[in-house]
Amino acid sequence: MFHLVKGLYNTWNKKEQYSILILGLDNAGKTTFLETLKKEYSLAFKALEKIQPTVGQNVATIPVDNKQILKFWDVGGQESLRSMWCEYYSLCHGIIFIVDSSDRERLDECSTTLQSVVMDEEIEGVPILMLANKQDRQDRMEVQDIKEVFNKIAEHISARDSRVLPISALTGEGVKDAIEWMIIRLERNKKSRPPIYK
Ligand code: G3D
Ligand code: MG
Repeated sequence: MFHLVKGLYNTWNKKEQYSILILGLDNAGKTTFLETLKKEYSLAFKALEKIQPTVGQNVATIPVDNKQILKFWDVGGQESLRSMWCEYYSLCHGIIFIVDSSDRERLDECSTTLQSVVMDEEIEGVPILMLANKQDRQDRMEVQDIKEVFNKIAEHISARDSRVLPISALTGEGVKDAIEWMIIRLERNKKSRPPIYK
């Protein structure tokens, strides 16, 4: 009887864990975004320190509420590391692609990089959230201009959820809204990409 009750208790109390890949060019603000997430969801109480370029990967498991855990993978954006992104595609439930809104010169590179991500069959149906980061900077591009570039790519992903949202990973502005957008889509896509129960 004890085992039965314990078993039922464990089943009811299991949490859903979803994996989210944080992608984008180097210097886009991926690691800053991850550090700010930890702070927003009370995993870190320290102020942001100087962030070093990501060499391997940064992983953070964040319980966002009583039911869901999000596991974030920040896997480095230097050109040499981008070929490794596909290793993570089959395990991810959602993708967050971060764009540096102040880097006009690399917007094209950003667009071709995202294009190659969305064309990969392994991520078919996975929700994609593009974050126009560094919105606190005076020299930022307008979100509308960034949206235009990404809308062209979105034509290839018409059957799935995608969105461009403005954020500042540094100040935290928009970060929680971004996560809330993603959680709704992860739930919606649950049948085709089931979470891991923990
Ligand atoms: P990456 O992990 O994508 O390579 P990082 O990017 O998180 O290492 O950030 C690269 C630089 O951009 C860092 O500056 C970081 O402080 C800055 N940055 C990240 N997000 C924002 C933001 O929202 N606003 C502003 N103004 N800067 C941001 P440094 O100077 O430390 O290299
Ligand atoms: Mg980094």
